[in-house]
Amino acid sequence: MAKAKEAKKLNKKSETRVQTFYNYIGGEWVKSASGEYFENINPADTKDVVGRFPLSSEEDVNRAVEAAKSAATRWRRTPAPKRAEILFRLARILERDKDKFSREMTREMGKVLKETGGDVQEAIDCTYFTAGEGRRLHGFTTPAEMPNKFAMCVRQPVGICGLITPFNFPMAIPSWKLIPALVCGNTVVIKSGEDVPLSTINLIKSCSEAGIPAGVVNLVNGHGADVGAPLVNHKDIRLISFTGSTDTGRIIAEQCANQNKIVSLEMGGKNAIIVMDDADIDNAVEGSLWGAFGTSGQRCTASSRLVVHKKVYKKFTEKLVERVKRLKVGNGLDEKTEVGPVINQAAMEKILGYIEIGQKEDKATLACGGNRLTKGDYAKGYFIEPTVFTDVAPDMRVGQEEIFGPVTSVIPFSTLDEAIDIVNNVKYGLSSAIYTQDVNQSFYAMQELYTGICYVNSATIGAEVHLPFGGTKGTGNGHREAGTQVLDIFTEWKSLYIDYSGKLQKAQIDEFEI
Ligand code: UN1
Repeated sequence: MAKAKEAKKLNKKSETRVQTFYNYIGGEWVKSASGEYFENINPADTKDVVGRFPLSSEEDVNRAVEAAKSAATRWRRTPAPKRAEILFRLARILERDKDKFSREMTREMGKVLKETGGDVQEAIDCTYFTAGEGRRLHGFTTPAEMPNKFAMCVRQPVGICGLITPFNFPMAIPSWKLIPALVCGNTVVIKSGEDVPLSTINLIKSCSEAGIPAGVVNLVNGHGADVGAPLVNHKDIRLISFTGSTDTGRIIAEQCANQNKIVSLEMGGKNAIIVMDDADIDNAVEGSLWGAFGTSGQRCTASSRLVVHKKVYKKFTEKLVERVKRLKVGNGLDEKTEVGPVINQAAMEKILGYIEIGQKEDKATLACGGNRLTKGDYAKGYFIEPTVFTDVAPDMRVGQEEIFGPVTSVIPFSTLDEAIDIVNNVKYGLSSAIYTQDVNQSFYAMQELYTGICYVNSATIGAEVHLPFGGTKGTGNGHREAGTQVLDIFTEWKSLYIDYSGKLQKAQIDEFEI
């Protein structure tokens, strides 16, 4: 977010050097109404400008919604298996260009190449899986209560959808929203994360190559206040699907409520791994490293709390800290790098602020890390040392608030019930995990952990596209993306009654003689 805010109007010199990108409206790549641009900066090297992107406003949103409106009837009437055929083509294009898209994603977003490869792969998986729904989109039939009468239920598209996506999964998350919206027969306007506009453009270019008709998918680049807000408040937008911060999500929910819009929210997390005393400690340490520091901790699902049994606390923390100290931080394009930079200056400051809170206000023990890296090439970007706090009490701010950076907090406990209370006692409820060899403990934890996702002997990250994704409490508003459950976001049910008795039959009133 702030990276785009830092963006300046560009001078003539940089206009010639840096590649320019456009909005996609009604099947055309177009400038924004203002004709202004913002710069997309590489977080590993802030001198590297990835491109300039249109600084858009309400006027651009209005045009995009108009385009989505004109395409709506035709797309809705296109048989779902035919819509799906185009999406299968899209999946093959994404596969073909996976390496290129991954490299470009690392350059604009920072996470390491293996992970950007995973991000594009998640978009591919989502596209194949969800396109399959084109030949299912099941409804149901059910008996009617009167003779010679038929009852059934079908899904219908909701209309024009506004999709607002974050920076941390620049292709996967847009695909989670876009592909189901399309297979269900909706048309869309996307506002991509302003820190990662290129990856969304790569997705949309691929849609266009696959043959998605003009106007079905539209993309408007720019800031939340200038593009997101007019999108949420446009009278012809029927549904908003948003992934991002809890604060922004709450504002969007309020605005949608006032306009009677459907809204699906995917927001923060404060996910925890429980490590029991019988756990395979080495496996738990590896899982914790991956869960806490993958994507530099910038996942909604990040393992930002490690809740560890007192009997193995010392052994676990020593091994963990020793491994964390050896993590190689650097430019994600370097194959040896394990942890990339964080997304922008504001994120870096927020994370460093929490590290300070952890030490001063919370008085937790800083076991390793804690600083911005500034020597040599590190000075060029937003690099923070992987950081571990130990002896964290569950109610400390670092144990409660979402930090969204390479910081994790180790919290000791004595009984499984106590651990479960610690995990559940935060305002979020996205993902949780338990390491144990005991089948009874694992099933009890699966039952009691109040999160949308729960793992056994694995970290809190790594959700697969064919299972529902989302969280309880402050994480969401009851919807689930991915799986087939996402269809409930992007369709509304229509109940159909067919009376072939040839006479008036009154439900709830007529008696049927048995
Ligand atoms: C997110 O952080 O918002 O389960 C999405 C995972 C990924 C998706 C994370 N498949 O960690």
